[in-house]
Amino acid sequence: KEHYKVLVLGGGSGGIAMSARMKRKVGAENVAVVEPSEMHYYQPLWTLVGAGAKSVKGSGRPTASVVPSGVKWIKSHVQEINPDKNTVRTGDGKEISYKYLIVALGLQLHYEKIKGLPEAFEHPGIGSNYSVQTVNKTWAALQNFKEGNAVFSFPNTPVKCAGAPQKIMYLSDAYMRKTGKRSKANIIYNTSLPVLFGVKKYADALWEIVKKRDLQVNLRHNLIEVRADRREAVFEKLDSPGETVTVEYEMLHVTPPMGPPEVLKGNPLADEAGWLDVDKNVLQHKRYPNVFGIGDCTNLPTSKTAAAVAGQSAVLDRTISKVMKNGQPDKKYDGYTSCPLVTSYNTVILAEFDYNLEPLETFPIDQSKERRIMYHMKADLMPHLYWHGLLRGLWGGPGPYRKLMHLGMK
Ligand code: FAD
Ligand code: UQ1
Repeated sequence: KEHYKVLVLGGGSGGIAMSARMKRKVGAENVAVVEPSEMHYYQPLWTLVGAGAKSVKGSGRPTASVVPSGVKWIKSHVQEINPDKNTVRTGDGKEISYKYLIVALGLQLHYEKIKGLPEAFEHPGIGSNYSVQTVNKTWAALQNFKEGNAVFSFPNTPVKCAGAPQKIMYLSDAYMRKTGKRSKANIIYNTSLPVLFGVKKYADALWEIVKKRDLQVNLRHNLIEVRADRREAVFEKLDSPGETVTVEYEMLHVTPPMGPPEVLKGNPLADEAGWLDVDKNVLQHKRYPNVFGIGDCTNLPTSKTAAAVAGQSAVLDRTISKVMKNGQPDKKYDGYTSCPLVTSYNTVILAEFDYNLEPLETFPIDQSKERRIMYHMKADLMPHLYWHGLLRGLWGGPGPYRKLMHLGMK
C-alpha cells in the first residue's frame, strides 16, 4: 500500500499551490497529488475567451508541467475517502494512506440539472464560459448574433466567481456596440439572486453601468429549461412559486448550477450540504485534525475564486506547519476574495472583499471605478501571477502588499 506524509486531493489551483508549498516543507518524495485530468486550466481566462479576446489554448497547460518536480502525480480520480482509517481509494482501485490530507477537489458543474442541457450545446446560439468544451460556443454565438435577445443566466446555487455570469454580458454589450449590432439587441440578465452583486459598494457601481448601457436585469429568475430547437429559455420566478417566463433568444449564455464534488457527499468530511467542513479561520477540518481544505470544495463562507485560494494557501501553509509541530494554528484567514469585474474590452472594476462583505482593496484608489489599468492587470498580469506565483506556492494573495500600499493612509 502506498503511503504519503501529505496527500493532496485535486490538482487544480488549490491542489497544485499546496503541493508546491508542502514540497518545500516536507520534501517532494513525501507528497502526492491525485488528479485525473491530463490538462490544467487557468479558468479565469475563459471570461475573455468567451468574448474573443484570448484563445482557449492559452488557458491550459499539461498537468505534468504544473505538478512540482519530484511530487508524485497519481493520475486517477478519488473514489472514496475514509478519514477514520486515513486512507483514500482511487478509481483504478488503489488504496493510499496518508498522515495529513489536503482536500482541494473544486466544485462540480451541473448542466444536466437544466432540462434540455447539455444537448442544447449542439445547437447554435448557446454557450457557457464555465467549461472548456463550451467556452468557444459563447464566442461563436456572439459573432453570429444578428438581432433579438441576448440572454445571460445565473443559477440558484453557490457558484465560482460570482461576477463571471455578468462579465460576459458587459463584454457582449461592448462587442455589439463595436460591430454596430447593439441597436438590434435586447440584453437581458436573469439572475436567481435578489441582488446584482453581494457587496454594496460594487453593486452600486454595477447598477449605474447597467442603467447607462440599457441592460435589462431581472432578479430572482432561475433558468430551468432550454428548448434549443425553438431557441427558447424558460425561467422560474423564485418569488412566485409555480410561475415561469419563456424568453426567445438569439444568444444564450448559461451559468450552470454547481454543487460539491460527488465523493464528498455523505462522507464524514462533509457538512449537511456536501461541502468540506472546515474551520473558517485556520482551514483545518472541524472533526479530523489531520485533514485540511482549500478552495471551491470547502464551506468557507466567502466567494469561491482563485484569488481566495491564494489567500487561503498562505494561511493553510502556516496552519499545517503548526499542526505538524503539535502547536496551535495561529494565522487567520479573513475571507479575502476578489473578482475582477470586466466591464468592457478595456475596463475592470476590481472587487476585493472579506467575510463581512466589506471592501478590502489592495490599491489606494477607489476600485469601484472602471479602470483600464485593472483590465491590464486581469488580462496580462494575472495569468503570470497564476502560473509562476500561485501554482509555485509563491503567491499568497495581496494581503502584505495592501498594507504597504496603504502606509500612511487611512
Ligand atoms: P479547481 O481549480 O477547479 O480544481 C479542482 C480539481 O479537482 C480539478 O483539477 C479536478 O479535475 C479535480 N477533481 C475533481 N474531482 C476529483 C476527484 N474525484 N478526484 C481527483 N481530482 C478531482 N477566480 C478568480 O480569482 N478571478 C477570476 O477572475 C475568476 N474568473 C473565473 C471565470 C470563470 C469562467 C470560471 C469558471 C472560474 C473563474 N474563477 C476566477 C474561479 C477559479 O477558477 C476557481 O475558484 C479556482 O480555480 C478554484 O480552485 P480549486 O483548486 O478549488 O478548484
Ligand atoms: C489573485 O491573487 C488571483 O489569483 C492569482 C486572481 O485570480 C486570477 C485574481 O483575479 C486576483 C484579482 C488576485 C488578487 C491580486 C491582486 C494583485 C489584487
